[in-house]
Amino acid sequence: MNLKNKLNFVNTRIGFYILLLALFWVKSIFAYFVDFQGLGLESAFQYFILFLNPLASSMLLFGIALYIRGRRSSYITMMVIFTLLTMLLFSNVTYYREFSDFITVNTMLGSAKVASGLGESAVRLLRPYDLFYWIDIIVLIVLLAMKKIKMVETPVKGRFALAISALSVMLFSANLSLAEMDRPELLKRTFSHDYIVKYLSIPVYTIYDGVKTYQSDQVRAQASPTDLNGVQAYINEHFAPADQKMFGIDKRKNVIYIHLESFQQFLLDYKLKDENGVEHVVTPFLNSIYHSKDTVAFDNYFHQVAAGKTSDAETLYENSFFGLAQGPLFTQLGSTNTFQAAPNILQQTQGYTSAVFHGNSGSFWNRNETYKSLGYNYFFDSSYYELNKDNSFQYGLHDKSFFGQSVQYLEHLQQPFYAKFISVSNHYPYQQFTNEEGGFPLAKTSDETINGYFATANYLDRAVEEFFTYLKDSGLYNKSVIVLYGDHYGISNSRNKDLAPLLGKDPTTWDSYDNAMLQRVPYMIHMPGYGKGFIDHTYGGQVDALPTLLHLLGVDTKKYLQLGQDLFSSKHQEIVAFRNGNVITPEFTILGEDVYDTKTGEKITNPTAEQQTKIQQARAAVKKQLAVSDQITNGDLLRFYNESGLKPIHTEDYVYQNAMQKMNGIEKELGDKSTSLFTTRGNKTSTDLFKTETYQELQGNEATNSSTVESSSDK
Ligand code: GP9
Ligand code: MN
Repeated sequence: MNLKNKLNFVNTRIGFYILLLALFWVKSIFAYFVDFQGLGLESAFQYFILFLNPLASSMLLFGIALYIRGRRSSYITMMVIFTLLTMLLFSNVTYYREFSDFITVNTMLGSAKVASGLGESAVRLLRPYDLFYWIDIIVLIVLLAMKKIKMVETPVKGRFALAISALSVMLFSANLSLAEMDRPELLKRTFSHDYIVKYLSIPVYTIYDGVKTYQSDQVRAQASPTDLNGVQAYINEHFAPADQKMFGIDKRKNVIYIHLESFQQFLLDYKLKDENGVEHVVTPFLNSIYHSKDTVAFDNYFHQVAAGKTSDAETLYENSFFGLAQGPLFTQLGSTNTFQAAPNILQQTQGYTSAVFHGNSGSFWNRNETYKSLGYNYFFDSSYYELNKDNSFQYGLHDKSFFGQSVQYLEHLQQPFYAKFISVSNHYPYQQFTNEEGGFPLAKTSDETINGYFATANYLDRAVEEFFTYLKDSGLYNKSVIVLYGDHYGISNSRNKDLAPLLGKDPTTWDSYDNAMLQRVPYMIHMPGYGKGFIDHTYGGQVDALPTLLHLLGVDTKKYLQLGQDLFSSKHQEIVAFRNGNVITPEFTILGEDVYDTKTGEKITNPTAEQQTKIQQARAAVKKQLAVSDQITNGDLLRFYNESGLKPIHTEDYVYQNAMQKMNGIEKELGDKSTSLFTTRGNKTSTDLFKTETYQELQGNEATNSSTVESSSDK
């Protein structure tokens, strides 16, 4: 085809439409690979979906212009849509360069906030090659003006326009099904903006985000300050005052949260038999913490998360209310709602500095935004760590490197600090990594996922041990209370029958009761020097953690809107809610219509009148707790609540870039008064105290073996 023929083709409306489609496709693909390098493509299938997705959405949008019969108006509409989509793409490109995230509709609406977030000059975010995103529009306008491309009179037939729209819808449905095949529940769980873009394109992400924003704005708009009355009445009545023996025993101690990814209670004290019948203790170090005299551990403690998984656990620990019934609170409300969360309470009442450490991309679960609303001063996401293909996987940096690389930041935090370390290696698909880190036997079931679970848990155990050794050697240990928790199940209910034999259970009689029992996760409060530790059999859940911790730190929780109850309180009621409304008490396990005896696992088919009353009461208590939680979160009621005395958070004041510079600045400014570990060690780093093969290899240090042996033998 010579140039003239080509131009002839473009000189039809449909030809011009295809040209715009092709141009937008090229720009999108260019952006995916050049600017959004963080999209993390993992398979040929994902590449395929990525190449497909810009077509599906833009075909439909450009197609609108095909219905317009008028010559100029049809062409102008096409060009306007093309320009708008380019603007959308390009603003995401520049935004991504600064925030490693995509723009939300809320951000667009509050553009003043964006401008302040972008700092003094957005110009520095521009690159010379950005011209590429715009040059085609300029060329097209010139060609149209010079009539090199003709705006033709002949409209596209209505039927044909309709056919194109139908084809676009089909293509989009195909795109969506392929995406859901690769990442089930993509739209329901909205893991991160990266995922939606990677699977469905920027325009679809924006539309999706817009719909979600609209929906939550509706509920929010209908809420009013009077809704607080019912909430406060519930909280007053349900409030469990602290046990005076425990109140304030950890006052002004650092809080170190260690998030044990996908870690279930049954792993503690578990021994895995290998093929020769030799038993291997899975988590020797965590077991030693579990049984330590300095630890109070809870063994009837349940996770209460739903679709938001890790982020729902975080919601519970930081706020003492639940995640949402549908979808993750972090992504849906995290950027916009008002919170009165732990970092904020501790900062404003006790002068704590707060930080999260996590070796995954900051936008996962919308953490980079939500942490601001929670009041976290610092967020060390993957951009603060060195990741390579040997020390990381799809969920980020492996735990040993993670802890090892974290201490260079930790040592600069002002004390007391409230710091959360989110591990990831013990995450589905539980794959053994390098030889040096692996080495633990695999279980021998027909399910690969179960088989690897023990080995990755063992790796996590060794990583936590290395971190503890560092804490001891650096002196932080004695100034801290260390809280270790499992966020949720690691082996899903659908796999539990295969797990049953490893737990000494019969898979043929395995039922919903057994599944419910496996939702226990560790909750261990390790208080160096405490000496009176024990394993507490109280029934409780993640919603109870925050009041428990705050009371240990000597913070009165009466005036905060928290839905849990201090686990040490004599008023603590042992009624545990699952997010779906199911209930566990020491007596009854209530799963939908079915009720089981919690002690024996027997199904209760003919409850006595007395049992019936108790069951009804427990059901009602859980229903009420969840309903109040939904009222607070969906109605964004904390924005009306000022009786806590907390000053509201301005999220635009929180910037997570250049943390090191900020921390150094604070150390300098405070001089002798600085309480960071770095300052108290006489401006000497403590990073050399962290002993691990992986980290020192990373540092190019060969002499590692002896120190590793030393650090693990002193336990
Ligand atoms: C991701 C990690 C895992 O950053 O926290 O989240 P999960 O899939 O367990 O919810
Ligand atoms: Mn998790």
